[in-house]
Amino acid sequence: DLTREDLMQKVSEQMSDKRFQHVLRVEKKALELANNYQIDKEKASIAALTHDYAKERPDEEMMDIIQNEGFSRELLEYGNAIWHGILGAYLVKTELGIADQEILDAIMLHTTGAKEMSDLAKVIYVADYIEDGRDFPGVVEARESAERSLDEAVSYETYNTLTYLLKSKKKIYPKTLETYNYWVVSH
Ligand code: DGI
Ligand code: FE
Ligand code: FE
Ligand code: FE
Repeated sequence: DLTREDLMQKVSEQMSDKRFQHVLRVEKKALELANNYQIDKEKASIAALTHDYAKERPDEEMMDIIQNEGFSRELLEYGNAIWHGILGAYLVKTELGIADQEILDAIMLHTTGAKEMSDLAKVIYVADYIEDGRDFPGVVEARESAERSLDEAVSYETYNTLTYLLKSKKKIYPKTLETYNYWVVSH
């Protein structure tokens, strides 16, 4: 198995120092949440360190993977904002040898969320949003909600993200709507 040091080395090679610092802050926040909500800390660390592994891959390479490795062609209508989690899980598995499906799912869902998310996936989704370097309208409320409940934090983040996407007329990926319909609309 890769040690945390090995993993940090491999991840840092894939991205700018600025983004790597974000990754380390996501890990710090994910460990805090894992501690508060009794989630496996080693899994939280690995998932946090690898969640943005594919964020800086060239679009051409990502489009090749979509076309040649069995991903839905529908993905080609989106960009790296959507690709890097879904293809990131695939690349983390094939290039880093991480096989734990719960970790891979957390990476895969970290941008869009999903109806069904493990507690680990919720932790990564939320930690990415509220890590100490984030500064946007609503981040304080998002951090407060994460103190109260993981599900409330997922709901708050999902509402805010969809509102932002609509306001800026971005294309909504169906999974993002699935997350909204389940976690924001009362059920
Ligand atoms: O990779 P990070 O910047 O740390 O954060 P992220 O992976 O959570 O989000 C990346 C971007 O993806 C963020 O600006 C919001 C955006 N996003 C989330 N859902 C959708 C989306 N963009 C589009 N176009 N459609 C979506 O459904
Ligand atoms: Fe990301
Ligand atoms: Fe996120
Ligand atoms: Fe991130």
